[in-house]
Amino acid sequence: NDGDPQGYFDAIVAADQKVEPRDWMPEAYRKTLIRQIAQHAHSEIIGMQPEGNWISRAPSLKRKAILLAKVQDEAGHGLYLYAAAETLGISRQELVEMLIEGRQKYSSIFNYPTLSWADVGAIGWLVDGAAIVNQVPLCRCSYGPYARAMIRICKEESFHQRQGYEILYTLSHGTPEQKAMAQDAVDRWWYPSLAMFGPSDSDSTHSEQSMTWKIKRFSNDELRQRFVDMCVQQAGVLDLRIPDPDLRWNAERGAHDYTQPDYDELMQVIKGNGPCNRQRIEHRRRAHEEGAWVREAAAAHAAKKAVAHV
Ligand code: FAQ
Repeated sequence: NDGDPQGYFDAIVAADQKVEPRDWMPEAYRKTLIRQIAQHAHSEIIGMQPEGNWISRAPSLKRKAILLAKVQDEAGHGLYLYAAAETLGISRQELVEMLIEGRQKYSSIFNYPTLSWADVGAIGWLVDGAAIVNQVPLCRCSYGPYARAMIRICKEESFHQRQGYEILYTLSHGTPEQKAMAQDAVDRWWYPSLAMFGPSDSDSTHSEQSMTWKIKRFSNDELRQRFVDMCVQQAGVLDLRIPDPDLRWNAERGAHDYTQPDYDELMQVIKGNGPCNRQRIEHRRRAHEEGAWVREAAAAHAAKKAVAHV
């Protein structure tokens, strides 16, 4: 392959094999992967905040332990993903700085507030549900380290989705007040969850190239449709209403027709103007600064050990 690295890369992708860190790859492929994996890692880390908000107020010890475990899982996902991005030649420090300085994005969904305990259920059911639909195909992504990280992450996301579903099920089969709280949460999280899949295909700048490279396997709209179809049946079991009066089965298409999310709102949130953007970044910046002594201590310890081994 020495004479024709591009040809070798194209052949690996065409054969559905994996591109590995030491393989030659087009610079734009590397850049796109760093962008997507970093955005994904940042989302996991920022995504700890909305749910973390309810750890101290969970309604029972058991629910608190489950939520704690879930939020810790998100931290683990962020760390795997930062490690996967590092295989592309960028350091975790650079990535964290880009997040804090607003030079890299994270998912729009985590800029919405968690107003009630039912929001923890709605995040599990809808946000983790959307994450799974988006991420299962990423297990077949052409870049090996990202694809492999996704396998474990998806297994854990399945547990997260179930715990959210179970919270909503319990609430919707509880008192009328509890049921109303569950419905209110679903009403607020439905459209932002649909927006997680990104702009519509006609406005998606990266989809075509990412699909050619087999980073993405399906378009934003294909995955959004899959998510809607999945939720309709589950909402029936939950006995909760999806807040879309135009949602109905279309026998011809073999899929549900539904109302698109507000893409102008998505763009506003992506630009930093969502309800909680400032608060989320400020919190992350403070946590990063307050953790400086831990990083320094770990580096000093590693340096000492290295000397001891000489
Ligand atoms: N939010 O051309 P496209 C989780 C940006 S799950 C913010 O379509 P692409 C689990 C996009 O970056 C959430 N930005 O882009 C969890 C691009 O901007 P750029 C994280 C968005 O990459 C659950 C521009 O718009 N999951 O964390 C969004 O081909 C519960 C044009 O868009 C992932 O990141 C958005 N919603 O497709 C944790 C999955 N949508 O860079 C805690 C991996 C689009 O040109 C609690 N990522 N943008 O300036 C992906 O699959 C893709 O990157 C998409 C976007 C599908 C998100």
